[in-house]
Amino acid sequence: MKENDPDFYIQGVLKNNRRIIAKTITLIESSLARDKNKSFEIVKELLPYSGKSIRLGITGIPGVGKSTFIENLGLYLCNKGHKVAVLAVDPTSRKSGGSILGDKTRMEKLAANENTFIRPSPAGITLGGVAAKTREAMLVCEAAGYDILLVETVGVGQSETTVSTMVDFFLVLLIAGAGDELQGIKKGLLEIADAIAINKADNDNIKKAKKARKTYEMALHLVAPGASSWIPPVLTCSSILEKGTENVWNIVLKHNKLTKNTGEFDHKRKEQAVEWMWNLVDDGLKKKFMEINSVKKEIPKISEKVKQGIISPSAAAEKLLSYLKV
Ligand SMILES: Nc1nc2c(ncn2[C@@H]2O[C@H](COP(=O)(O)OP(=O)(O)O)[C@@H](O)[C@H]2O)c(=O)[nH]1
Ligand SMILES: [Mg+2]
Repeated sequence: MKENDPDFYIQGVLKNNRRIIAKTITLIESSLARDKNKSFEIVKELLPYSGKSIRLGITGIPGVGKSTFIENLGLYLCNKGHKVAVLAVDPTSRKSGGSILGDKTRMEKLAANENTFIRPSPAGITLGGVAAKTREAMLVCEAAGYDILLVETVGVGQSETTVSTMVDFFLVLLIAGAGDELQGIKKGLLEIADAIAINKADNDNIKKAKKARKTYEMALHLVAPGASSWIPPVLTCSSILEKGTENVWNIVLKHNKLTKNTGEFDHKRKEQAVEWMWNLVDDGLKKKFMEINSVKKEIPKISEKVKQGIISPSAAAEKLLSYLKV
C-alpha cells in the first residue's frame, strides 16, 4: 500500500502502528490542499472507531509541573493496563521552539513505554489552528486504541478555555504562592475547572499548599454552577515525589461515572461536537471572506478610517459584509 492511499493511514492507525499514527497526524496538520482531501477521508473512516476514551485536559502556567504530572499519571495508567496518548496544545511553542524538546525529554520514561503515544504541539500555527488539529489528532488516537487522552495546555492566553471545550474533564494545576492566593489566578479559570490540584506540595511547601487548598475550596464553592451535579474538588499533589496522582485519577473516574449516570457526559460530548462544527464554519467563512477581491482591497483603507475615527467599527463591518451579497 502506498503513502498516497488513504487506506495506508487508516489501516496503520487501526493496527496501532505508532509510526503511521504520527504520519497521519502530520498529514492532518498539513495545510496543503491535496493533503486536506486525504485527511478528510481518513478522519471520516476513523470516526466510527473513535470516542471510546476518557479525555482529560491539564492546564497550568509554565513551570507548574504539567509535564512531570503527566508523566507520572501516564505511567500509573499504563501500569493499570491503559493505553495513553498525550497531546499538547501550546500556541506559544512557535516562539519558544525549545519548549517542545524540553517536554519530550522530561517525559522520557513515558515516551519509552510501548503503550503510549506522545505528540507535541505543531509549531507555527495559531491557537485556533492548533486546537482544530488537536481535535482530529484526538480522534486518530482513539481509533488507534488509546483509551485515555491527556491534553496538556499552557495556561497562557485563551488556550485553556479552548481545551476545556475539547475534553471530558479539565484539571487545573496550581502552585501555592505567598499571600493572597486568588490574586494570581486568571479570571474564568475557576469556572471551567473540574478539579484543582495544588502541585509541588512537598518539602517546605506542604503547609502553604494545604492553606491554598482551603482558599480554593472556598472560592470554588462560590462559583460552582447550580445546574451541574459536580462540585470541583481541590487536591494537593507532588509530581516529583509521585504523590497524589492516584487521588487525582480517582476523582476523574468518579466524575466519569457520575456524569455518565446523569447523562451529562454524553450531552457535553454532543455539544462539543456541534461547537467544533461551528468553529470550523467560522474559520472557513472568514477565510472565504478574506479571499473576496473587493474585501481584500477595502480592508487596509477601511481599517485606517476606523483607526482615525472617520468611520465607526460597526459601519465599517457593515460595509465589508455588504460585499458578501455581490
Ligand atoms: N518540588 C517540586 N518540583 C516539581 C514538581 N513537579 C515538577 N517540578 C519541577 O518543576 C519544574 C517544571 O516542571 P514541568 O513538568 O516541566 O512543568 P510544565 O512547564 O508545567 O510542564 C521542573 O524542574 C520539575 O522538576 C513537584 O511536585 N515538586
Ligand atoms: Mg510542559
